[in-house]
Amino acid sequence: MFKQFKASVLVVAAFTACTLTGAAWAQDIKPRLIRFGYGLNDDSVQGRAARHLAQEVEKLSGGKMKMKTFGSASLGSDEQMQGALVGGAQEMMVGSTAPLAGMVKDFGIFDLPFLFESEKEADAVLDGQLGTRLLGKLEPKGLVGLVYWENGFRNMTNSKKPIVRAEDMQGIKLRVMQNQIALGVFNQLGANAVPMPFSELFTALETRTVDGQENPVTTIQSSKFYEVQPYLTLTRHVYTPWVVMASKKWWDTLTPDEQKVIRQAAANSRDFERKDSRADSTKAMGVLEKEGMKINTPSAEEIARMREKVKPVVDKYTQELGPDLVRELNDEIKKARG
Ligand code: TK8
Repeated sequence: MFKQFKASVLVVAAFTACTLTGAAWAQDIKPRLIRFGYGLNDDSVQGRAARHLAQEVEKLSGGKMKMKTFGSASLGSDEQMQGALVGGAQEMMVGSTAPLAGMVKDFGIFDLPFLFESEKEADAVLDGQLGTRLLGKLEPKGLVGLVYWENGFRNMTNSKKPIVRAEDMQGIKLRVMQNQIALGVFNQLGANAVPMPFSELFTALETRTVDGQENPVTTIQSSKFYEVQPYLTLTRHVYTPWVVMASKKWWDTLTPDEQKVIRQAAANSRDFERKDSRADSTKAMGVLEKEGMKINTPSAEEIARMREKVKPVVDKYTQELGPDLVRELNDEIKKARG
């Protein structure tokens, strides 16, 4: 009796396996090779999430679609990869919204400082109406925006002194991401802002071409900035996300089933990446302390003063981005804050 039961379970299991594989075969999926580029090194949140994405693509396509990942900007900086995707020379990438603002100016809203207070708020806005609409604006420019990954709240590091007050930024040559708003914000705070692609940053810090930079603690750790930057100030001044994108030229050659695989894999990678990023933030702080970085957190009053100080720049770019868009963003954040 038991034996017979076991046998029938086996038969059912075998049948299910057959129909499932049968379904996968019935799908219109051809062998494909996808090149996926990113800027951080293999041993970073981006690296882990890229590998996860590659596994998902392979799994969901029944092994037909293969993704090869290229870290450390080996396919180029964010900006160069954006161009390669538009031209159809590269299939996929992940990069920051800041350089994307050169193509779709609206992405500049994420460079406005002191907007989000928590990751939860960021998730709600990015995955909600506003974030989705912005992704849609990439298509006419030749990019298919799929999902947002977390980069995280950005903090300042430098080789000169702890930033206790806004005035301490005076005279610090600070690398910023490549757009007008980032440049304007940090110059207004008193720094001497220098826009530069991330791929050139470590060397620039090492050779003292610049004194400082700003990035989330996960990146400060994985890119080993602590080796050349003794001071870390936890300002959490901005939350700029990463966007996973595909070349529109390439995307249009995919069958609907193949596009579905990529969309689903991207959604799965987003959930994996955000979880990993949040766990890694805590771990990274531990490493940075152990590595001897001098870490300080400015008081709430000092952060309020910084906020006040950048207000003219925020006002200026609110006009440029469109007051309605910025209002919508602030409303969505408020809603998420509850
Ligand atoms: C990596 C960059 C990086 C970003 C920056 O290519 O440029 O500082 O934070 O993550 O996108």
